Amino acid sequence: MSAPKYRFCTGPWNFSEGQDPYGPTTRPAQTFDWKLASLKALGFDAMMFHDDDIVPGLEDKSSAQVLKEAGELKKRLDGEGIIAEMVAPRLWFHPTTIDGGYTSNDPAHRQAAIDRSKQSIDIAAVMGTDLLVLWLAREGTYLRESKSGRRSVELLAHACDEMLAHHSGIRLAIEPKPNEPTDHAYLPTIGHALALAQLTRDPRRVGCLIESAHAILAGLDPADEIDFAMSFGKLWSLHLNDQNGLKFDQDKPFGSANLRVAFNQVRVLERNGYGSNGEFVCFDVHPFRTTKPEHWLKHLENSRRTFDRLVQKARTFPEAEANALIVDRNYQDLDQLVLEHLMGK
Ligand code: XUL
Ligand code: MN
Repeated sequence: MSAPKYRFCTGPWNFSEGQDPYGPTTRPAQTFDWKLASLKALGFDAMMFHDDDIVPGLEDKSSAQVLKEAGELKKRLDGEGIIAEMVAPRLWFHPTTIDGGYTSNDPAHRQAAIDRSKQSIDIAAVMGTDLLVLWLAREGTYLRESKSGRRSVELLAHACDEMLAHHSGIRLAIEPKPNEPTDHAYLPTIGHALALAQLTRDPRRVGCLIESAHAILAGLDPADEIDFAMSFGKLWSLHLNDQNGLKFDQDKPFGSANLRVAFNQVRVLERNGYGSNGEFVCFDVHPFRTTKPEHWLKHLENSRRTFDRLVQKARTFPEAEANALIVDRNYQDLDQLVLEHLMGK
């Protein structure tokens, strides 16, 4: 397999302003134009979007107006040579999503979530992408007894069916995360996401998106999640970042917490030929809260730089030496070989 050439992507929310649950922003608000220009200046190829990143305030607009505004943004992106990688319905902010979208106990709220998802599919069609990403933020429990796990699985499959029926060309990429904001999510891992795909009317059009931090929060190695998804041909997008153990979702720069875990992700992407069907490498990273405005783009620039360096590390890994150590079951020296390779001369 020839060495893949990667294309890069990030979202408008990845130029965030430093707010956290305990404090306000630390950097001044920036316009969408600034974010788009910054993404271009960084040499990225695509932008990923929530539905309301494309049409702010879409809840209060007619669907004709929403699609018109989406078309205007698509024209601007075309003019800049930037691709829309995906659209994701934001089903965690609006009052109708308090108890979840597709798994809410309120039937009217479940319908609102499905309707909004269908609208996102229409937006995706205007934006020229066939990928709808589902981060199932509130599809879980805050209280185990409040919902039935079995029924929630049925509701999730039903929601996917409605989306698949809405547009014959749309593909759904489920982005699992085990917790936050819910206590427990119903689809915490890639295995869960791909199993759910089998319950839908068209399993071939339901795949997944892996985020490094989400896998780590599930106590899993993101490289194994990547290998697993790619064994099924189902890794349709990727959010690289990093996470220091079982804490709140940190979205650190790629490789920041554990360079070896990052190396292994890049190594399996290389081995599996990620990107050869047009998939993008997206960085779902945030600047540290302490970041000054003049260093605003560093988390993206540095994540890309680390990724590129690790591609070189993967391509120059001493495979023959490693294989000889594997045959000899000398994993002790294999361990050191990896460390020496990463540390360099
Ligand atoms: C949340 C997360 C989201 C999704 C898109 O943890 O990663 O930003 O990637 O909805
Ligand atoms: Mn993500």
